[in-house]
Amino acid sequence: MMPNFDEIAQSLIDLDGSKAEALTRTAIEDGVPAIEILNQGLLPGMKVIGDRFRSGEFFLPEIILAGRAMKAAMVHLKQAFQREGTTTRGTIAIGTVKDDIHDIGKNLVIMLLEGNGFEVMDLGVDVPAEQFCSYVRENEPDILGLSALLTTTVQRLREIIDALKTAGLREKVNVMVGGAIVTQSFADEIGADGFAANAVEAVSLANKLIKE
Ligand code: HCB
Repeated sequence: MMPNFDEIAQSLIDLDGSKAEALTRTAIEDGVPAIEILNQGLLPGMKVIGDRFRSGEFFLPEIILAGRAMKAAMVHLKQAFQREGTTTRGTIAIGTVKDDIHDIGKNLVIMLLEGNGFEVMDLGVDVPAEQFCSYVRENEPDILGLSALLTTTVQRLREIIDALKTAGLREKVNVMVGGAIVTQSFADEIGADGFAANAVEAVSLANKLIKE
């Protein structure tokens, strides 16, 4: 059956978590690739929610409900991405920076990386620079992924890279940055090894960094 991506997007816009969850589950059961459900249904829905918040049509309670609805749907995507995953291509630790609790994007990046064969350690949200450094020191992941979504927290990306340098760890790990407001030019400016605008790009970037 032809999946109705607009209906999936609309369920998020309607803040209807159980509908978003049910439509996503049905689409997966019907054999629709998880990546299509994400890119053509869920993410366009999240974009509308962000636009409505910016324009003052939605307030915080709506965003919280939208986040919950998205997470409910993501449970099914996660299982599908994991089924599609096979070998271990490399290790990645990823977290959202201190004072920032946005994790939907980070969790999507994790799902796709896992689905593409990477072993991922989720360091969570609101993670201080010292914690990123000590994880790198003790576990030596191939890549450290950092996520920041707020104008007030994006500078933490620079602070973490500087903290890695101070700790003598910068040469030991590739740093990948992302999050709604991060740009390639900002990533270059702070000396990150790469920037990914979305989860699909994060997978390509991780593959590239591992090869290098
Ligand atoms: Co939040 N919030 N929020 N929020 N929020 C944003 C981010 C704004 C842009 C909304 C707006 O004003 N239009 C805005 C930030 C403005 C700014 O600073 N420039 C904002 C604000 C202001 C706030 C609060 C300050 C609101 C308040 O309290 N007044 C507050 C801050 C809390 C805090 O962190 N300390 C807040 C809170 C919330 C929640 C809790 C209600 C909820 C988060 C729920 C959760 O994550 N568990 C929330 C949400 C849901 C959003 C929006 C609507 C969606 C974010 C999202 O999940 N996008 C967002 C508006 C928007 O961006 N459309 C709004 C979808 C994901 C898939 O995109 O960009 O996160 P993504 O991730 C992509 C991509 O960036 C990349 O891949 C991902 C997957 O494709 N990527 C990486 C991400 N991380 C990566 C790391 C890598 O290494 C590589 C690639």
